[in-house]
Amino acid sequence: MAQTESDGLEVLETREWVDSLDYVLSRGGPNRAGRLLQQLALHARTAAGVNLPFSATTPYQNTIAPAQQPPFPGSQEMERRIKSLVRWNALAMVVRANKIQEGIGGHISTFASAATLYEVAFNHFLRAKTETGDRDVVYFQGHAAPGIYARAYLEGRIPKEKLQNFRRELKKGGGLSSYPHPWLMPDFWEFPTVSMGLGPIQAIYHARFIKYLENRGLKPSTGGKVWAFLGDGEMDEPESLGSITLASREKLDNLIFVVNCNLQRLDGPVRGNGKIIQELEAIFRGAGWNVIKVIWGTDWDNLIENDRDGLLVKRMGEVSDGQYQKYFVESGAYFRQNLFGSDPRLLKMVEHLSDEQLARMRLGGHDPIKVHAAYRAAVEHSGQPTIILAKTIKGYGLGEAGEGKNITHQQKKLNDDELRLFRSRFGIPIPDAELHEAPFYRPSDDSAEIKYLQARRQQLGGYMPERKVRATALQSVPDAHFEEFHKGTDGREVSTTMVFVRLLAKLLRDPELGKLIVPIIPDEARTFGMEALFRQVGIYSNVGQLYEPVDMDTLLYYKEAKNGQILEEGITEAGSVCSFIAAGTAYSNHGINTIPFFIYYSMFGFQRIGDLIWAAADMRCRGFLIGGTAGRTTLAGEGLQHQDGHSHVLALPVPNLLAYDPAFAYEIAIIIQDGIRRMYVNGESIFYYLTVTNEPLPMPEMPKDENIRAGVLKGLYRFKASGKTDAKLRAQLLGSGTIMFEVLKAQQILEEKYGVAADVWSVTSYKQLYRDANDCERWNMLHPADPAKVPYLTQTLQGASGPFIAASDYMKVLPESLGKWVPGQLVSLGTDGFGRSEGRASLRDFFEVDAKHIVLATLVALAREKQIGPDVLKKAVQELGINPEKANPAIS
Ligand SMILES: Cc1ncc(C[n+]2csc(CCOP(=O)(O)OP(=O)(O)O)c2C)c(N)n1
Ligand SMILES: [Mg+2]
Repeated sequence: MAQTESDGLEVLETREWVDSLDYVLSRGGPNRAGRLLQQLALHARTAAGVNLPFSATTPYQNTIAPAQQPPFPGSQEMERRIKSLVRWNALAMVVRANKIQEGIGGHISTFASAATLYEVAFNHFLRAKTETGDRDVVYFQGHAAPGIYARAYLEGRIPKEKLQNFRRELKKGGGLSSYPHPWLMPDFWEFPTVSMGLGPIQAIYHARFIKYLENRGLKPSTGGKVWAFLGDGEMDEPESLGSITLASREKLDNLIFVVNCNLQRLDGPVRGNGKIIQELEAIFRGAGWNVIKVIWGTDWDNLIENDRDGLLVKRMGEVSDGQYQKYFVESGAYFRQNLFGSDPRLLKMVEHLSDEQLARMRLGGHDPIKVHAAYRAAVEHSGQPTIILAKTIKGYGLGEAGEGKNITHQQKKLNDDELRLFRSRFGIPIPDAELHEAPFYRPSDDSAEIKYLQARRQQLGGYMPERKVRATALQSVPDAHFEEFHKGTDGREVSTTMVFVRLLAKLLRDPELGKLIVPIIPDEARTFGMEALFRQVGIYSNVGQLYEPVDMDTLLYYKEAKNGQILEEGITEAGSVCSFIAAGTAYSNHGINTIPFFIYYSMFGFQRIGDLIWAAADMRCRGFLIGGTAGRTTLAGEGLQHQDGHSHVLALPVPNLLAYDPAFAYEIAIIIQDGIRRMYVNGESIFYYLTVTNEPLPMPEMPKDENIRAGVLKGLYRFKASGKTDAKLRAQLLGSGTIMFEVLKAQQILEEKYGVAADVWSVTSYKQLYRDANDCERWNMLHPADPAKVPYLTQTLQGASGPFIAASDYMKVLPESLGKWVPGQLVSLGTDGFGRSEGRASLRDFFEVDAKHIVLATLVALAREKQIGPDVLKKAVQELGINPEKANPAIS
């Protein structure tokens, strides 16, 4: 390449400046040099209007210079050998599993690329118990599970048989779950991370929740860290990046992200035409994080140090990730020609290296010294969260079988040659003759490797991951707070939301329970009438309140405080549910029985953040999800995107979630009291979903019947029998939520106008009834010779005569799912379809769930049973003012 004279001068000039800077660095250190550079930039701007181009990134180089690296505190050779053993066993589990059962799956290449990142952490950083009794919590990347199991095998925590049954959980003696699932391995995994993006956002809110516990005095501040090991492809998920400013705003220096930048995801490159490390650096620096790039290994130190003119770093910054990926699979000659060949000066820099040597130059993420330095800097950094961006090769060590190839993510089989190469590369003492079976290999307990590994873990307080219940159970739940709600409101109209909020306020005042309650709200406190709590318990803020709130002179002012109890999350249901999960799993993670109440617009729950709720279930999370302003026809005016008539259907699939749609104050009190008892006294792995509404209605007194409490909890009880004992026509009306009040109106109309005596039943939970009925049915199928069990629903309704008409503010499928267990004809009314902006009366007419439609449905059902004639029906349609030609709400 030809060089002009001015080029040459520029190079000289630049060198002089660099030399001067080096002098300042050697005399005054990096801080002095930094100040000087800032002064220079300021001078250039004021003196001559020189504006430095904005750059959110630093050069494509390691953040930590070799001179700043701490010495490696262990035996590199021993750790390399241990890592090789982990590598082998991780690979063997996947290969074996697929030999035994074709297609059972698993991932080799994810862990292969991350082995150094994990091993350095396991040997030197991840503390199961810190000096002060705290611990680190770790989110392991889901697809790296084989590596984590393989290490636990070497640690002697998982027997060979279990390793053999990787992905075969139903085998006799049990197996290992594909990915981290606390539900399936409750003594091992803590965080289900495999639905990508859920790990990073949960880690952020978890780190924040730890600070919350500390600031509220529920946990001593002892320096535990939250580590999240993530994939670079995973960072594309909106959840991964969506809450990163919370972490910097709250100064979460207890949070460390480690992103394994192997440049690949499942199908191919993460950013073939760009650079994922630079992209993530810009995003996280911009968001106020401490960013540590670990790009080049020690092999590169000399080259980079001698790159006085910055030519090499500039060139490294030009090459795209797709091209870097190509270097991983190509020869050293290709690498030399393509990367260095662009400038003779670059070629000269590497002329002392053979092609072979060039090809073997290690990347930062595979170099324990570099990784250790990054971790050390991260744990010592204060005032900011840290992200480590480590460059690696996907499928590292697999060679021809997949190293750096686009197909590597899916690679689960290795032929004998490939196994042999891998075995030899990592020095595993397995003879050729045995290789075909890919046997596991663990040296004896008194081998140097196992002793070293055990000593390291002992030093760091024990094994990881390990899940256990660290809190002691609560003794009891006091009745006192709940009794008021059994009495009813004497005709005064209140909404069930108000009831809930009043109950919450009372619980917050309890001397024992109160401090454990964690109210979580995504900017809807005023919608739910919860603003009184702002003042009562304060809104959590890590800095307290640095301003004078505009409403300071009012009783219910917006009070932020360092020991505030409410988590006012702003408009983020995803973030809020992560706080819910952190609080609802603190009984295991931190030994603290925090009881979260997450109150949100019911429409923005299951359908928006359903996957996080699924993760909560997997984690054995406890607490109460409260779907506010619920009901398709009860939330007036808000229309199609707000009116929820299906969250109870979406709550059905979550196995350990109890879902209730209560109508009355005492039902809410009974459910919440029993919920706290079951979760926090009995220690059951369940959580709750309750819908509450904003329609003011008179709350009745709890009927004086000793079975009511059990009925409310099981999902069904008779609320009000008809007083008309002599009637010939009989019907049974089932109501839930606010629609219960339409049912009660219908009961009256039926009795007064049509001579039908109808009993009214409160269905608090279709899900509970459905589950119980299914459970009986299944038992009966499996025990055909035994006396059949009768579902609670059937038992309870047995003997009630006449057709059954069920009405709720939710989809018709809920009652219909129970059809075969109802002892008689069942008619279901519900709110299938899109909502409308309208008033409640019009909405209930539109969705055919108001009293008049309940009456008509009852009469039609009676006619079907030939108890009344068609003439009554015809008249009724007219009398009730029903338009038979109205549009079908389910499809309009
Ligand atoms: C939400 C979600 N979508 C898709 C997948 C399927 N999936 C599993 S791994 C993977 C690629 C992962 O790439 P990356 O995050 O870069 O991890 P790597 O294996 O490269 O470390 C995909 C798409 C998933 N597990 N979760
Ligand atoms: Mg990747």
